[in-house]
Amino acid sequence: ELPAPAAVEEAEAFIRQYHAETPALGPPTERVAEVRRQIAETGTYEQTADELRFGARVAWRNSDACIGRLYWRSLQVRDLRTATTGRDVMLACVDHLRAATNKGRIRPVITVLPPDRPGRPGPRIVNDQLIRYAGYREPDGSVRGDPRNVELTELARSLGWQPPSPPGRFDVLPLIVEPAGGRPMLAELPADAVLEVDIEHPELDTIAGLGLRWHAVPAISNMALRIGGITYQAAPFNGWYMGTEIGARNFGDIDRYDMLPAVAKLLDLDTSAEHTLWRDRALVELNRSVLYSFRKANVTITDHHTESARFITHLRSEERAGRICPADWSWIVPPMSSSQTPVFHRYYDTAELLPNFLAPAATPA
Ligand code: HEM
Ligand code: NRG
Repeated sequence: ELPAPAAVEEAEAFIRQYHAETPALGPPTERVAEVRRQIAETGTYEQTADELRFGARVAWRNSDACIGRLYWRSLQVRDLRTATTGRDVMLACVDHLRAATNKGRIRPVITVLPPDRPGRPGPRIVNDQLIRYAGYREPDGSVRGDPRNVELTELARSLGWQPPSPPGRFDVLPLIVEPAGGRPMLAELPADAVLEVDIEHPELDTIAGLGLRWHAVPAISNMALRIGGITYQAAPFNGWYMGTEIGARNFGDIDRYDMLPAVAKLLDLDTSAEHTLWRDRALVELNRSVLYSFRKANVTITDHHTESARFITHLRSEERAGRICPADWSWIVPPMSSSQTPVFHRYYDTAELLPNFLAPAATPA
């Protein structure tokens, strides 16, 4: 990435921002000159470990889709820019999961792998999260497992992955990594790196019989980290879950696990008409189950009311710091009981700031 003139400007702006927000560093003049020299000579520059740490934290701070940004300063940044082979990258991801999981006391962590350099791409992680459940297309057109991951599952199989037999609804997919410029390689995650929670209801025993489970750590692995003109294509990061991500979307969405009809049946709800609000009632009990089960297992999770209030606190503290806090209403507002949360009742700045996390380029069909 880089030598485009714009990227040089981006590099300079980043160094200036880092020094402006870190007064103890003094003026940026010398470092800016050094960065410009390196870019002129090599087409790129190497960020210091401190610049990388600051840049990754600010990328989180600038992520307009994220409601969890109050703790952006606490992001633990693992500098793995020396990991070059596919094996190195795999091990870095496994170590990431162990450090992040922390036996259930989840820590926000990012692992930064080598960036793209002129004529030399860095490694890529093909999975959109480090932990994903397989989705198997059945002969009747239905899907066993997570319908979202049917393509990823087929890719894994085409690279030699053997699903467990019989295939289940929560089979953890292998990691697929493209080492710098090389061909994709595949590795199973060790079981002890993947903490999972069995889902049960605080009162209704039959919910456990649905056989639902989910992984403790959401670790997004296909977004690029863009800092000061440098693109780190492989920089998996995680925080902890907000319950609705699992209970409302992953379990509730009709094109995901689509569990509301089964939950309604266990609750003995009248599903003969929408106006009975059986979906809404089932949704609440399913989300209670997710929060209850994670808490019982001592795995960090938050509810959407608490997280919304924290986000409003974050907005205030950013305002006090004299900064814009960009936010995308359609991502920030929780997918259930939205108008019961304070984030629903207002609009947000929509600026796009750097450093940031960039969505993966759409692959042409
Ligand atoms: C999106 C919560 C930590 C960066 C989201 C979403 C939620 C959320 C609810 C929306 C997800 C969706 O609708 O699919 C949280 C919570 C955290 C946390 C509770 C706890 C600490 C982090 C960290 C980073 C981060 C550590 C990066 C360092 C992002 C980004 C998105 C996002 C880039 C957009 C993802 C996308 O485009 O698919 N977050 N987050 N978050 N978060 Fe956070
Ligand atoms: N909804 C997705 C995860 C997206 C990111 N959410 C977070 N991120 N909480 C899902 O797996 O359900 N995080 O870094 O904590």
